[in-house]
Amino acid sequence: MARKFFVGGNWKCNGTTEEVKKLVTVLNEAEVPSEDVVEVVVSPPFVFLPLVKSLLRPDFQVAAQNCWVRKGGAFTGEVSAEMLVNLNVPWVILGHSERRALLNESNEFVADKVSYALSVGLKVIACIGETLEQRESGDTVAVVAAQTKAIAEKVSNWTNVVLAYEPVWAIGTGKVATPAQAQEVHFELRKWLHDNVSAEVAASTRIIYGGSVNGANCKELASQPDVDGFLVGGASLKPEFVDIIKSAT
Ligand code: G2H
Repeated sequence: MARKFFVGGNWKCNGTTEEVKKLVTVLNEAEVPSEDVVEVVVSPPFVFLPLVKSLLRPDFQVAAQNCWVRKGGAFTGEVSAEMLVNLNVPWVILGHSERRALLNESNEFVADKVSYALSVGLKVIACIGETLEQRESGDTVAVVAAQTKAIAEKVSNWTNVVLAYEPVWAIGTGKVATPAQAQEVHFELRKWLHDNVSAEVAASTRIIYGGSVNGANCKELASQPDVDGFLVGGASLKPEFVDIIKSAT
């Protein structure tokens, strides 16, 4: 089965009600390829999820940027996976490098979150990626393989998982991976899935790229055979996000 192109917009910790409404208006008025061709998912901060969901065109979906690792309860400040399901939020981003680095989320903790979120019916954008230091030491493939392995040990059904390769050195820095650099890691990740999970999972799992994707660099990145879409940060807050969606064709 062909892998449908996937474009995620990670709004991170940005926006006011007015800004969010404007952004949704831009998306709602955009002429983009049909949902048979591209799956578009935008991820506002938690507090704006119901608003965005209520205003957003029906062919686009929403994602939360995180959720709690287990069933909700006495966990002050957290948002449970069940709450997202209750609000009909279909997707969640887990393991973003900003959380791995700033909040010390380990490979195992991220894998537990992925597993739990899937178990309650959420779809997951699971983020992995190496730091500049790891890349310069030649450890890129080992690092992303270890991050993927932690998830694979706790997840048996990959149908609802999108893997987002986001090299940390490219995130928000304007230093995008070259198409060849992205393709090389995506190829290795698919091979890892083939060798360690199954040929079917390797063939069907979308591996998307994130890290300074913009309207100018998306087309060439999208043309790489193992790049199945993008997770976009900064540029998802701008009208050029529409051009990135259009790079699906
Ligand atoms: C990587 C990406 C979105 P940006 O974090 O997840 O952000 O496109 O700003 O590098």
